[in-house]
Amino acid sequence: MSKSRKTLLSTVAAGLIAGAIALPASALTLGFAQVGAESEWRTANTVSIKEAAKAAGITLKFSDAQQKQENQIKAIRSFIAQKVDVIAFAPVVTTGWDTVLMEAKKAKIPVILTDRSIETKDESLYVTMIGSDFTEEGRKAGKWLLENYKGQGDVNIVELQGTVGSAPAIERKKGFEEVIKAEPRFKITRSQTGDFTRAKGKEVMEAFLKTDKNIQVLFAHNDDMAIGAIQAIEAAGMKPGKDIMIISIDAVKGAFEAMMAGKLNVTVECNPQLGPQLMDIVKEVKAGKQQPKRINTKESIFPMETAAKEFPNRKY
Ligand code: GZL
Repeated sequence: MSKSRKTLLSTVAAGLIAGAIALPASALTLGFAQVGAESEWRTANTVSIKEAAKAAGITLKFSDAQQKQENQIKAIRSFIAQKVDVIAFAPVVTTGWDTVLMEAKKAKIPVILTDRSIETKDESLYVTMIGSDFTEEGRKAGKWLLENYKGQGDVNIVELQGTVGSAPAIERKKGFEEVIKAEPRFKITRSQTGDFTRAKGKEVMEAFLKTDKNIQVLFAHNDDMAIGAIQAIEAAGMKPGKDIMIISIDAVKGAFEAMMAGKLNVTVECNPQLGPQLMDIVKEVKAGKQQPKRINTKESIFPMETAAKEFPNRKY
């Protein structure tokens, strides 16, 4: 091999090792382990990730875990075996990740958390987490209720929680309760998981209504469960959005349609379009650029009165 060729090769190798020469995006492979396809929000999140990977020229290996942690762990192990450049995933629950993330660390594959966070003793197991501040979403829901509830006397609230053990379920509940405790007449009288799905949300709301019709408010951790509950409330001969005030989170199209029909009172936005931001971070991580441990997405709140005007702008 000629001297000049040797010099060129050693320069490129040194550059790659130093991270100074970023791999072209087309050479990058991202393994993404998605929660599932349980809600409109999740579907929109998946579309955003797939479209953004394509636009960024990043090869995407995608897996759908059907909301099961063991399937996400299997997918991460498969990405490690395939030696992908970066692994990203939305942890279905907050605990039980240290072992598989240690395997990724040993394989020198950086891990990015999206959407949901994890509890871990070793924060070096992931580079950064991109997602919403779920506690703030719960606070926004609570604040809107205290500012907009017009009735007198006790306010009995039933709560449809998200997936048990998931960051959004834990943190939305925490934020909501933190705010309503300022007004003791607002009480959560029933609370059960609807696992973020329409079917389960309807089933649990039916059970609530069977034992107790003295309900003034429903707080649902996502729009899909709220939409399921609306069906149960109507089947019980009551008017959703009027007899029972409904407060929800996500701001998906289905929520805007329910608000325009007068059946949902407000939805707190939780932005699923994390794809472009994720792909930028994948490239930066591979180029060795430092990342903050937490990157929050910006979000709003949409009451019923704003639904018709905002609906044409909605992308998911
Ligand atoms: C929130 C996301 C939640 C949505 C649900 O970022 O994890 O999971 O609120 C989805 O709709 O199922």
